[in-house]
Amino acid sequence: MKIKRIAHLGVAVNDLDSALKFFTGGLPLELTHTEDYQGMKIGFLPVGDSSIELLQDVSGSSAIRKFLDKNGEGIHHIAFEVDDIHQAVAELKEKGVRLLDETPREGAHGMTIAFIHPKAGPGILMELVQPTAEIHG
Ligand code: CMX
Repeated sequence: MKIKRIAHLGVAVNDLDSALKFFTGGLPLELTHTEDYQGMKIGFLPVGDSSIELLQDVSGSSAIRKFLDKNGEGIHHIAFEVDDIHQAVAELKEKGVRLLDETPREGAHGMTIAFIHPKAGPGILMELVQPTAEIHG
C-alpha cells in the first residue's frame, strides 16, 4: 500500500454557512464544491494538495450527528489517498486492523472510500480514498 497524500481533513460543523464565514471570510480559502451525501451537506475547500471537508448533518441521523452531539464541532477524520484502495483494504485486513468498511464503497466527491475504525489507532477516525472520477480533493 502506498499513501500518496492527506486528501482531506474532515471537520464536523453545526452549520456549513456559518463555518464558511470563518474559512472563506477569516481564512482566505475558497469553497469549490458542495454535495449532499448520505444525510450530510459537505463543502470542499482546497488547501494546496489537500482539502478541508466541512460536514454538516442534515438528516438528523447521519454519521456525524452522534459525533457533534458528543463532541461538538471539530476535526472528525483524516483521509489518506492510496494508490489502490482494494489492495490497501486487503493488506489492512491481513494485518488485523479493525475496519469499518471491509469492502471499499462509493464516497463523496468522486472517491472510492473505506473507513478504518477510530479504535484501531490512537482514537482518530481515518479514511482511505482513491479518486474514481475527475473531481477529487
Ligand atoms: N473520531 C474519533 N473517535 C470517534 C469518532 C471520530 N470521528 N466517532 C466515534 N468515535 C469513537 C466514539 O467516541 C466511541 O468511543 P468510546 O467507545 O470511547 O466512547 C467509539 O468511537 C464508538 O463510537 P460510537 O459513538 O459508539 O459509535 P457510532 O455509532 O457513532 O459510530 C463510527 C462511530 C466511527 C463507527 C461511525 O461514525 C462511522 O461508521 N463512521 C464512518 C462514516 C463517517 O463517519 N462518515 C462521515 C464522513 C463523510 C464520509 O462518509 O465521507
